[in-house]
Amino acid sequence: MTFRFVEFPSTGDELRSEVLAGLAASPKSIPPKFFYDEAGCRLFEAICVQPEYVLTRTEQALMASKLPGIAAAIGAIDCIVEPGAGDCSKVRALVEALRPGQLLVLDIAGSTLAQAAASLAGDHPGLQVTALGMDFVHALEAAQAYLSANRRLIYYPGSSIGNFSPIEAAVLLGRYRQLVGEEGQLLIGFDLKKDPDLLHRAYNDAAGVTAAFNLNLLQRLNRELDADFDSGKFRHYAFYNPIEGRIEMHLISLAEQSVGVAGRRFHFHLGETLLTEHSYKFRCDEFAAIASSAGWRLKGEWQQDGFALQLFDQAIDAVRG
Ligand code: AVJ
Repeated sequence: MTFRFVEFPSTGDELRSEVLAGLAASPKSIPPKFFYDEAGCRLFEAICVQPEYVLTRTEQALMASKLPGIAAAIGAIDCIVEPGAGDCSKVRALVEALRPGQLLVLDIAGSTLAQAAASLAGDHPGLQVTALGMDFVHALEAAQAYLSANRRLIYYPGSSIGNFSPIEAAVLLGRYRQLVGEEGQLLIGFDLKKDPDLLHRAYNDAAGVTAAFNLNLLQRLNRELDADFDSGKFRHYAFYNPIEGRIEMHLISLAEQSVGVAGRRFHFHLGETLLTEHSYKFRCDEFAAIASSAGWRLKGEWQQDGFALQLFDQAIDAVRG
């Protein structure tokens, strides 16, 4: 098997500088990419099997039932790139259907990624697997150096794109286009707008796993940034905002309190929020418009039970005028 893992430095500095900037802002916020320390990765995997969080299972079912058609629409490719691959569970089916020579997986959670990618490489002799432990939102362009093959497919499943506002999403999709070049394609999965009660329950599961995932962020900061959050004094609060078309996840202070983080102090009023995640939901036409503003041309679409996959190639004519 061929497997290599490259850990990019500076993730510690990014945690510190982005958290301090987010706590100094109004409203206070912390980017959702920092949920995924080792405990956070395990909690996210536990969310994915909660009865209320149907997103992951629906996407798996959609992939399983439509894979022959999806693979036919994609055609022959040399390389799959998956940003935010996590435990690499989603890309396996695609690797088996498309049989590329190379797989490049990127994730900010380097150790989880390295283990998962190594085991995937072990199961697929002949597949060249490269795992990059990096914050791809910052360092995506550095991945270019690890791409050898020509016909490249970006696979971005799981509604990860929902963590970005529509404008940020268009920027990121434009960078994906640069990364894969003119022959590149994009297969992307996103959650659809639906009954807000269903969405609400998905982010407020009865077992409290999503709440634990949200609050784990504070424990991570205690450990890694020498912070002194009392997680008993914050409430997980998640709801669907139909004007913005997104789930908002907050940690709301249950007291007047001040918290030390990396040598600084931050005051929280009783009822003040720390915003931890936006999870946008789309209609198919809305999403296609975002991607086309980034130069992608819609080539295929599959949907099932409130979840959609869209396949894009390059609108080269449009780009060249
Ligand atoms: C991994 C960003 C798709 O937004 O549904 C799950 C993360 N947060 N429950 C999502 C998440 C709370 C998830 N994404």
